[in-house]
Amino acid sequence: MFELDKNVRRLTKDEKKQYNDDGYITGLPVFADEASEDLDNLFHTLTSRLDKSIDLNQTNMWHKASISFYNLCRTPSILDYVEDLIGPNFYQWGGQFFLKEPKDGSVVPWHQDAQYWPLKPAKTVTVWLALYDTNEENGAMKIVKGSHKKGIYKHRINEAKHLVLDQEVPDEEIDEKDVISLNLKAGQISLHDDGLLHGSLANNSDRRRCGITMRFAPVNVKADLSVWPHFETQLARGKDKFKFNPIAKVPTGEATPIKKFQYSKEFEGQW
Ligand SMILES: O=C(O)CCC(=O)C(=O)O
Repeated sequence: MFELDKNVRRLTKDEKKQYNDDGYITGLPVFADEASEDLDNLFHTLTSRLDKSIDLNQTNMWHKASISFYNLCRTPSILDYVEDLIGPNFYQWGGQFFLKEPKDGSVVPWHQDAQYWPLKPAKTVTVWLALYDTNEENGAMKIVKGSHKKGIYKHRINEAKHLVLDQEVPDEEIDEKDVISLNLKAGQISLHDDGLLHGSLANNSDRRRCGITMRFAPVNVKADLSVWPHFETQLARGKDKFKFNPIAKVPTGEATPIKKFQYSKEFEGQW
């Protein structure tokens, strides 16, 4: 495991309240400065396996494919923070990269995850782990504080090529005074609620910007398999007394996803 920041801890009462009131927490320490090279190596090792014709941002479920990605997502301090928000019994169902190379022009439009995820109840916590320092210059993720309490916003389809997602809430709907940039040092994480409006602008700097997202949900969250047939879970902590969802195997080797949704069995042959 990569060297941990010596300031890793549990969430405070105020931070838990902030998550409930505002829908996010940011700047949480996980990995030490000394781990930056390891994070960079992980990025290069995993992503270099992807065929050049495939857009990394359009792949997902790396935790079902790659043992090193899976192990990163099982870092006890990350799970501690998540447990402090959603309790002791939870699973992981998603794991992906959000990459913006310098000046690649890609933008993540404003959106709410819960609006298109067929998961009930909507209780997923997203961990966004910074692999590199990220701020407004290189397109850090932004959120609209408190928007998770305002219900589902109307999203429209926009299939413009530079957009990482084809659904967006128009800029006019966003109250600028509530927008916060989640600036992170490499090795830090933010956490956000699945009802929170978030997105990110282009990376106009000369520095790579990349985060890994890990999606964790309490075991009582059930997926509608008629919408997402490939949905599978891996227990991250505690027990699953409900067994509502299909289970993915823990990877025993290294495979590479080539799209957003794949069954874990599709990776097995490569391990
Ligand atoms: O990294 C970004 O800019 C967006 C990430 C995102 O949309 C998400 O975590 O759901």
